[in-house]
Amino acid sequence: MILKELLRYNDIVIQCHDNPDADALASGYALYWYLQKMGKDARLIYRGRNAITKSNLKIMLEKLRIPVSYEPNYTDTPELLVTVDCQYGQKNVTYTPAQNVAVIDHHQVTVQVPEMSEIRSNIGSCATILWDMIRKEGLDVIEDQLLSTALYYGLYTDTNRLSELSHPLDRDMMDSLVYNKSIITEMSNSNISLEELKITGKAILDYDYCASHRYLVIQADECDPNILGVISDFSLETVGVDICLAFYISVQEVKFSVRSCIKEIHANELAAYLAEGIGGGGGHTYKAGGTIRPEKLQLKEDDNLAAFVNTIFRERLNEYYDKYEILYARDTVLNMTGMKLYEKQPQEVGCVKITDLFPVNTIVEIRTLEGDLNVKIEDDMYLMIGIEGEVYPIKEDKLLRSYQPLNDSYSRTFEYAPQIKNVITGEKKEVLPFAKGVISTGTSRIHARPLTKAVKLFTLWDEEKYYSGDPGDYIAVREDDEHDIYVIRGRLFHQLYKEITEG
Ligand SMILES: [Mn+2]
Repeated sequence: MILKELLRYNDIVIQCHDNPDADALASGYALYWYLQKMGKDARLIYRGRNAITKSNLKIMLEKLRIPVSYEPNYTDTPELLVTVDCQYGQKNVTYTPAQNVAVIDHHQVTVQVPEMSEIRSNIGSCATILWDMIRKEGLDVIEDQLLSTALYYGLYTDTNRLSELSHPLDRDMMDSLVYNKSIITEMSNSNISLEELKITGKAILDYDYCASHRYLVIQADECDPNILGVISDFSLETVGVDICLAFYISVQEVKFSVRSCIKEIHANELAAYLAEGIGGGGGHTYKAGGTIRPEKLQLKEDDNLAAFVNTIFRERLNEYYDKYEILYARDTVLNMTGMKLYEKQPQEVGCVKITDLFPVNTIVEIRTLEGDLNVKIEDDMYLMIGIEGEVYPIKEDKLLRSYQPLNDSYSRTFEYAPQIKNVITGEKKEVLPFAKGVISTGTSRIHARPLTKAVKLFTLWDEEKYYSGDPGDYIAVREDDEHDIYVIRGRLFHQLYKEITEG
């Protein structure tokens, strides 16, 4: 969906979810702002049993002048209703009849959504989606500092003070907004009520420690999701604790935060594992979080939600620990039983001479779906764009040794188009328009076999960050170096390698 589609209507109401949080308010505010710019007088409302009482949100409403009204008894039937940060028909948004409905949200889809909808479940905040959609209409929120501050705060609170941020688009918004720092500081220091301070203490008193796996599980009463981050950050400092999971359970959702302080467990991977199939989770390697949707748990009538969730968390935590074999390539020689010999197939990939974008010695940040990479540009430096859109630097001599020119034009597209930013000036350029196609040459040979058990592999090249492989993926070792071990995705393996049958 694009925002322009909404301009067909005149009588427009924007509805946040009940008990709106900063992200819902910021998203509604952004849409309201856009519609007003386009000459439409929309209304921004929220409903449900409670008016806003949290002090940070009251500051937000007042200082950022958010034109929202509380309408518990709303009776009109607008021509168009747009729900933001939630999906029309979900339990957490009071039903408002409307002639037409649109949905803009970043949660997992849990209901039948209307045709006019924009749902991107992997984005950190709904505010980011609105920011992106407005940008695509050729407008820039930067001209309105109050709105920019609201959007920033929406992302800030939905990603636990930006610590659970994972999508590059979220980082793009964060970098581009010019916001009022003192209002952000004021709001984030009115985040915990005295009641919630008590919740924090009470939750920690009731910790559950698993000595064999060195993890801590802490259940809090229902609270602001940011409190979970506070609890888990603090508790992780305890001796003997490598992992902390903090969560609360409410009828609408289960929220959780995960913290890790060891390189053998990535918090974002564990968070995704805990919520797989029943919600969503992600973030950074050391800090992550997620949500579980109770309606996806298939509870029976007399099941107790809290007991059920506790069991799922314990089971999945233990499964996760048992699931992986951890390999350090430097100290490992693979058992060759069942290994076959393969040869790498020629692959078309993209390559960019970085000096075509920025001059030598510029410090740049390369933003890709997998994260940011900072490099200082050298004369002989190129960027490779792999078959899945992954980006990595390569020296000219290695490029010439391993690849041949193929096409002057390169036309692949990816979920997130990689960008390069000059760190000093902030100037940004897209990478793909500068790319040329090249094809790999040479014949590196590997021994490989499908994995039967999941692994976490620390390669020779990166001893800090593991690569995980699941059954169905392949584990491989170069024919000429028994320690150069790596994991290849099952879905790519036969595209990349061909078996050598000798004889
Ligand atoms: Mn949100």
